[in-house]
Formats: sequence, C-alpha cells, structure tokens
Amino acid sequence: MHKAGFVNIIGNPNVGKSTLMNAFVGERLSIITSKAQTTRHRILGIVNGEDFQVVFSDTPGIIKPAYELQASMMDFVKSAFEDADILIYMVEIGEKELKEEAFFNKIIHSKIPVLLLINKIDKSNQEHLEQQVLFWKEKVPNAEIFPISALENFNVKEVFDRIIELLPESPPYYSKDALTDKPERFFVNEIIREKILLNYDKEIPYAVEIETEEFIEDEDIIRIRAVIMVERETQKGIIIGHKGSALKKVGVQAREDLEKFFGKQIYLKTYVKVNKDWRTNIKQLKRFGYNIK
Ligand SMILES: Nc1nc2c(ncn2[C@@H]2O[C@H](COP(=O)(O)OP(=O)(O)O)[C@@H](O)[C@H]2O)c(=O)[nH]1
Ligand SMILES: [Mg+2]
Repeated sequence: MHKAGFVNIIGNPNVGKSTLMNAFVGERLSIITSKAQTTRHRILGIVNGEDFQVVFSDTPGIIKPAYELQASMMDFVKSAFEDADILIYMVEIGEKELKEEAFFNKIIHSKIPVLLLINKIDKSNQEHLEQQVLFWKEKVPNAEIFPISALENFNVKEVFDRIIELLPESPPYYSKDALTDKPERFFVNEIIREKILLNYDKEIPYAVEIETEEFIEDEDIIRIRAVIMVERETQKGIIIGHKGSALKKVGVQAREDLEKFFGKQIYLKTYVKVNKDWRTNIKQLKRFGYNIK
C-alpha cells in the first residue's frame, strides 16, 4: 500500500512556517528571515519514503493585502486550503488568534484533519505552555495540538509520524526523486532575495524582485546572471551602495549559499534595474510567476 498527500502549512507571518518545512524536507527550500512577508510564493517540499510521499506546501503568512503583489500572495494561501489532505495551522507561543477571520473560520470548520502546532516553545516555560494548549484547544476544538520548536527540531518527528498515519492511500503525485516543483532559477531568485532582506532596512526588501536571466550549468561550475529589480532610481542607489560595496556583500553571501544549495562552484553576476511600480503592475507580476486573475 502506498500513501501520498498534500500537507499545507498556514498561519500568521513569522511564526516559523518556512523553518518547519525546511526541517521536514531537510533542505533550505524556503528562505527564512525575521522579517514578515519573506515568503511570497507557495513552495512545495516533497518528502519521499518507500511507501509514502508527503507534499508539504509552505505559504506566505496571512495578511490583509494592500497591493497586487500581496493579493496574489493571499491567493496562494487560499489555494492551500483547496487541495490539502491535512492542514497544519501554525501559531507561535504567546500568539492569540489569526487576524483574518475568514481564514480562521475555514480552519475551525475544516473537514480534513488539522494539526495545530504551537511553535517556538524553546522561548517558553511549562506553565505558560500548558496555558497555551488549553487556550488553543478551546479555540480550535477540531485540531490535534503539538507543541514544537521548528528551530531546535523538537517534536518535529512526532508531527511527521502523525502525518504519515493520517495520509490517505494514493499513488505518488510527483516523481519519487523530486524534492520540489520549482525550477532551479526559482531558488537562485529566492537566495538572492533572502540576502536583500538581511542586508537592507525598511521598505527596500519589499520593493525588490529578482529575475535570473541566465543559468548555465557546466561540469564543475554554474554561471548565473541575475537582475535585481527595484521600483525607483533612489532604491537602485541604496542597493548598490557606496562604490558598489552593499551589492558586493549581497553577491558574496548569495554565492556562498548557492554553492551549498547546488553543491557546485558558482559564478554569480548581479545588476540592478529600475522597473517602475512592478508590485502593482499586473503584467509584470505575471511574468514573475504570481497568479493574477
Ligand atoms: N526561537 C525560535 N525561533 C524560531 C522557531 N522557528 C522559527 N523561528 C524564527 O522565527 C523567524 C521567522 O521564521 P520563518 O520560518 O521565516 O517564519 P514564517 O514567516 O512563518 O515562514 C525566524 O527568525 C526564525 O529563525 C523556533 O522554534 N524557535
Ligand atoms: Mg515563510
């Protein structure tokens, strides 16, 4: 008998959804920072065993969309409700409830199994945790509750074992050696975007989109050319920095991670381009892989 299914991870921004998916998959498929809206797409991470295939999907944190890009991000979240066999609703210690009532109602009325993970328990104590478990039991009575630490890999294995138990009988959905559904260029874009999130303040990271224009793989080296798109001329100056120092730092950090990810030497060339108002431009968003209706 073979089991397979979709396990979709949803929750507020910054609770640790991407950290958890990476812990399950054992690879850094989803980028992680302490900033909200680090995850923009729906990213699949696939875990294969001899008689099972779990297809995790990491989603952007739930927010009230303020512009087209965010609206598309919330569509990825909506779609995560539609194809799930098991829903993971992640909260963090001390969090009260989901800001978006519509999503919260979907969770408590869900027909499929819901695992409610209380994350970051490494930051808590026994008494507080017990209180939190009681709070969530009452809020989401249909859920099974697991306190975890995605960062320290505590109780993650127990959650995974429960997922395997709950998984429906089914042939695999993807090739059994697949790790994700996204192409290599997607991960290049994401790794560079993570370095932008880490190195610049305020609005800058949210105004940036990356496009890998060239990805040429040779025997022992991958040559990559990527463009960093910003919305304004002033942002371009900030990204590049004094005599190019800021951009250079991003390049060095990204190259290190790319070499780890692809297991090969990387030659990375980046440049910055102004693409006016891409975040609200539907045509541009479609080009970057966001589903816009
Ligand atoms: N202390 C602690 N921090 C965590 C844990 N899981 C994630 N984080 C941190 O929380 C922040 C947001 O994590 P991320 O996975 O990007 O959250 P997402 O926005 O829900 O995908 C990052 O700084 C993580 O390192 C955890 O179990 N314990
Ligand atoms: Mg995330």
